[in-house]
Amino acid sequence: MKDVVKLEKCRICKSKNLEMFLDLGKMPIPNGFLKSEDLNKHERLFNLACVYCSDCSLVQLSEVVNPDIMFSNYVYVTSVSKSMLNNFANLTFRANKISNLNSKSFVIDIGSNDGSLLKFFKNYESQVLGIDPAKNLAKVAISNGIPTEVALFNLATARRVIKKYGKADVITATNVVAHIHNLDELLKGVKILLKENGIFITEFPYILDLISKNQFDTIYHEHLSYFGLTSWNYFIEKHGLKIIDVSRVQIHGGSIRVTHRLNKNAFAKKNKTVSYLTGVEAQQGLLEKKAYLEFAARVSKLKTDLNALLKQLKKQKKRIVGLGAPAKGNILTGFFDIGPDVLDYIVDSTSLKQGLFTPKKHLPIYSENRVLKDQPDYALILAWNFKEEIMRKHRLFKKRGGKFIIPIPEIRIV
Ligand code: DWN
Repeated sequence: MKDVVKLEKCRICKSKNLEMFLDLGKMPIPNGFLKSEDLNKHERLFNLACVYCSDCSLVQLSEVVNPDIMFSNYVYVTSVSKSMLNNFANLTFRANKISNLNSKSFVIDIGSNDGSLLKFFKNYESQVLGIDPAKNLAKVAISNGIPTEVALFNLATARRVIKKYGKADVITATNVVAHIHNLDELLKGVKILLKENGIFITEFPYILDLISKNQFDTIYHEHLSYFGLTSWNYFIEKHGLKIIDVSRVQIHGGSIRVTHRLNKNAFAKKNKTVSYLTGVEAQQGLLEKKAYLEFAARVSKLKTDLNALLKQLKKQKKRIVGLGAPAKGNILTGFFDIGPDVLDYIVDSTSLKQGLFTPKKHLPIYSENRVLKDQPDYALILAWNFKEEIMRKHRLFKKRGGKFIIPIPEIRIV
């Protein structure tokens, strides 16, 4: 595959009626953190813009960056947040309620990262296998006792896994669906890999939350598609799967967890929550372009307002740092043009990120204990989806008079 290809037709319904509604300009890949020796080298930037399919309502990026560039050496580690691990514990609990997991169960996680989710399935004595393209994270998972195949998931990978390990009782794919360009391959692979009575559980950020809570910074090159249940249900039914359970979960600013079985009975009645949520999506205007244009207008107001606040604080000689170096933080600082003249540095709990610099704005990243040493005046929470956990961790900073700035869904100083 070339380094970047233009999206000619809708990823799931193949329509050519794709309409641009938000252009975030040229951006680096969101987890493209830099070493100090890279700072003066040429940094590759790729167009980052969102289109809306007026036929099936799927929101998707207008260009697709080659996954090898983004995922073969990955610094995002799932286990860095307690909220994420709690979410995985809940997902496993729900899977067990449906599948009655035991030592004979075989669970495969697509996009298994460091193996955190599969560790919870091992607590139910299940056999587990991770599949992930990041060599560096597969090593971590394997060292934690989680067998892992280093590969992008597609039909060929599914066939190879069946030959080597057999079919799965449970297949999970959390924060993966948005990352895969050829989703037909994903579902074809899932269908042959799943046992007759198996379940497929996927979880991805929910477009209803993204739009209603102004989460523009979760739009980046890793996330090719932004699903609602309307578009997702259309797509999985086309592939002969059926939804048996849906729940909204708080993780990542608001996600949706969907559980499927192979559709043995084509006339199975639609899951009640599917009908309810697709109704809410229609009622919120997500099946028309207008809602997306209004979202784009809110994003540009947020940019104006946050920059005005930061400019005013800098004029008052205030010192400001960033809390969390998430991929989304690189989009917010990149698109809002927030650089070292505003943020002294960013702190992050991920050791892989400490000592690196953010892409595009080259903000230095340190460990979290630096905040107490320096006691800046303000801390901009870039990982706003974990704001409670982060504010709890930095409560002494606040006790000493420090203030948090929360940028999303609207600007708040606490
Ligand atoms: O889909 C994806 C989402 C799910 O995760 C991936 N493509 C990439 C990644 O996106 P992200 O980097 O925006 O995810 P997070 O989980 O919002 O990143 C949180 C960042 O904040 C991490 O770098 C860890 C850091 N953090 C911290 O420094 N202190 C997190 C917590 C909870 C903390 O207390």
